[in-house]
Amino acid sequence: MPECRSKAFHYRRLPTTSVIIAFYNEAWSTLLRTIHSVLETSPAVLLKEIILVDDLSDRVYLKAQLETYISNLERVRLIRTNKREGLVRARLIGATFATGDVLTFLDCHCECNSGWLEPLLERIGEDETAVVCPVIDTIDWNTFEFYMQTGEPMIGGFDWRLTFQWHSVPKHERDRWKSRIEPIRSPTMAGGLFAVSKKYFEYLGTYDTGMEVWGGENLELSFRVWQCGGKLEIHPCSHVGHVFPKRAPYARPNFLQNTARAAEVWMDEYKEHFYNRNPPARKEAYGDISERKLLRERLKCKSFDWYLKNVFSNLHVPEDRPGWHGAVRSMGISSECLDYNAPDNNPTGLCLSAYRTPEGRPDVQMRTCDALDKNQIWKFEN
Ligand code: LR7
Ligand code: MN
Repeated sequence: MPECRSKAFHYRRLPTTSVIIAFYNEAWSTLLRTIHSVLETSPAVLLKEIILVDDLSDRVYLKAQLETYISNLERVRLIRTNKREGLVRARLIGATFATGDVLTFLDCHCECNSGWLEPLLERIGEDETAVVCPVIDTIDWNTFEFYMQTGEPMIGGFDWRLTFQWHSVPKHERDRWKSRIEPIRSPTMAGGLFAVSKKYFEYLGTYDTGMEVWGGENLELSFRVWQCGGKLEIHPCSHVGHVFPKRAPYARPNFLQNTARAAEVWMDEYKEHFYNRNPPARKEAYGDISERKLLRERLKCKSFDWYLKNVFSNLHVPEDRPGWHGAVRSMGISSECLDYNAPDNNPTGLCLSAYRTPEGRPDVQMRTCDALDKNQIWKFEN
């Protein structure tokens, strides 16, 4: 936006930052593209260092070849974990080496655009309790074409299965702005790309280190920021591209377990909506959460009810009346239940009218009842 381009910054007054990039078995080209784009777009006075954290990758080119390559780059450090830590602990290990005032986390397949860093740092310099995300542009996984998100940015939300979702800015937020280049309040963050004051991140309890590999930490941090007195924002002048891969170079079995931890600590009675939609989550051994609950008390954080009313008031809260949701069992063959054929890659929604075959029939069948099968949960709405 022209307003962003014409904005001037007092470089010497902005906080400095350390950019932390954790990676596991990332491709050479995308990893290097991330590093070089940070180096080329970040003003030297602001960037203390880039900290790469290798989360025990086993690809050969990430060993000596990577070390040799980065030894020719200024201000790039490589840390290696001794065991596979998962993205949460890998990022935190990186953070312990940071010398900047602000921690800026990036995924390892990003491309920063010129001017991406200043707005994030300026905002945090102005308000230490702001956790600020760039607008995330899409880099095509097949062609590596960069699709700049030029319209009004989308903000983060979630559905009641606790899957992250994008949605448009609600009217009450737009009404609050004085200009198009103000930071936009967002109920949640996607998770990979954000800047936070190092001091404030520590005060807030960094991350839940009981979360393994992938998933859940983004909503956990989002709820915590808002409920404990901070704010989560997207700055429309900061743009960073991200490759959305068709499949990750690793398995991701921990989403439910991590998400159950987030729900148990932050969602109070509202966690039932999550469990009703994810019955297997009730069976997850999510481990010890007592420290996170103590943290919530110690910081005197607000309730999830407060969060819903004040931060995400446009989210529909389902009623989940007992007896009005669950399995739909056949009266003839009582071992059979109504089951819908979930379209690939569409984890959301259980609306009979939405799932149709190309011929227009609802795409549902009778199958053997399975209490843990999420495709057999129905809700009656009128
Ligand atoms: O065990 C692991 N160790 C790691 O170091 C697993 C992953 N990682 C690294 C990985 O190499 C990458 O740099 O952690 C980073 C994130 O992993 P991705 O890129 O496989 O995750 P993603 O982009 O598919 O997932 C999104 O949600 C995740 C939930 O745990 C994280 O919060 C990711 O950072 C997040 N990515 C983004 O927000 C980018 C925008 C995507 C959207 C929407
Ligand atoms: Mn990613």
